[in-house]
Amino acid sequence: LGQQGCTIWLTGLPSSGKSTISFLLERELIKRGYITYVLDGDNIRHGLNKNLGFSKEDREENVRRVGEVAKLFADAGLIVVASLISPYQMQRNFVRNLHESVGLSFIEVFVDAPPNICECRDPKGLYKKARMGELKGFTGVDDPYEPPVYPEIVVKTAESPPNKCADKIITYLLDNGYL
Ligand code: GGZ
Repeated sequence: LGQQGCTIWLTGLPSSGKSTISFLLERELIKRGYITYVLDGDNIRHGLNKNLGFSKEDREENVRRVGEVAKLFADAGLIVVASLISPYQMQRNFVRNLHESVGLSFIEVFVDAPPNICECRDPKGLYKKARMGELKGFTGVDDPYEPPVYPEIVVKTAESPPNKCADKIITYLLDNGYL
């Protein structure tokens, strides 16, 4: 392809802004001529991962499968943008290792917003359902989220608009020779 593949992995609470930033990032990368593909947790749960729910085991399997697909695409030379809650640091480390053990870069991006701000956004009303007890095991309400320990990039979506957050990731990719 003449381009170096890598995986940019966005992790964060529900409604933190992962999907919005992912699709802006994809648009910008394509505009610059890079073949890019977004693997979005919510979308992939309708296809490849439609047999998975939200137990700890199923979330781990969800992250593992998306990680394996990301690795294949990155190996083919694509810039992969994966956006999943991926709440467990161990599982994100597992996916990092899948990449790094074969010489592919894994760039962990913490999409960081205060939990109360994410809950206020709530575009699908899922936090509300979780608060009312209609949805059990919702991340950030009654299910855990472990923030990244050493993310390559942190974007603060309560402080910067989505396009600025996408720009920050582009700048990282330029500074580190990926673009
Ligand atoms: C978290 C849930 C849940 C529960 C449904 N917990 O905001 P959304 O709707 O569009 O994105 C969320 C999506 C999360 O899927 P992921 O594959 O990213 O999760 S994980 O990495 O933890 O496997 C949300 C919706 O699914 N959703 N129920 N209980 N999010």
